[in-house]
Amino acid sequence: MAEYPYDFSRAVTRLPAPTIVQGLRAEDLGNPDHAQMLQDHSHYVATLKEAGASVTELPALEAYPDSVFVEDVALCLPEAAVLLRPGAPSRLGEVGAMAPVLRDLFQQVLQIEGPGYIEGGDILVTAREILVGRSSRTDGDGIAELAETVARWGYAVREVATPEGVLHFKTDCSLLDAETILATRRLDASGCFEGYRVIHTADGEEAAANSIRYNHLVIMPAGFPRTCERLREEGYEVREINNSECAKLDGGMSCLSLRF
Ligand code: CIR
Repeated sequence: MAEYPYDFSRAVTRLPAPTIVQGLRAEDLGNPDHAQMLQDHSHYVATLKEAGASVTELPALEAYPDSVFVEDVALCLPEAAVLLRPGAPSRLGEVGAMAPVLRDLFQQVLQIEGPGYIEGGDILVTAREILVGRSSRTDGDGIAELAETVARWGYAVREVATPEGVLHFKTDCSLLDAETILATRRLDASGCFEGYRVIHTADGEEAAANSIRYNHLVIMPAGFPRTCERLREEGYEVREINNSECAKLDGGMSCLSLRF
């Protein structure tokens, strides 16, 4: 297993389609503005490149409103890519669109066949294990199939719980370095990060938890000054990206890319 699961060289992103206004959401906070989202997406991709990523930028997929959130359809490990099985019926077809892309980029591509479901937003790879949150999108069968799939490379999968009312496990946490996790207090309270160093998002800034570490940079959503300041005090080099539009669809920094 890679010692530092944030030492990456590549990323895959997909442009948001105008149909993004039909994207799934837990609560209706209004439709995202496509033009603003394109602008934010371009800033996000540029920041991945600043972090050293060679980015495969895929065209928009009109037929799949949520397809900008590429993280949910695959798990990319140094050894192989694993195509996942989204629990949202409208998103299942996104996997077929990603499969040929990953076959070009990886020597080996495996697939979660079902009957279970598992989305990438529920999977956090750390230096010592793979944490998978059971959620409304990820069930026990999906987690069991992933565990069996990655065991061949020595990965241990640990099932944890995604808090009630939270879309994905990583909506509430991100990896900052080999031993440190950024998490909301509500998720940390479940005890799932015992043995890790945890930095909490500031109260009222829970949405800052969906950030990513990519090489030397921590990329976080803009608008969470206390959490941002805390990370800078801890020595992290932070970049902030406007996330107002993705947030209307429960999306954050991790959802927008596959990183490997
Ligand atoms: C969905 O509900 O599937 C999308 N609107 C948001 C997906 C966010 N993905 C992620 O956190 N990995």
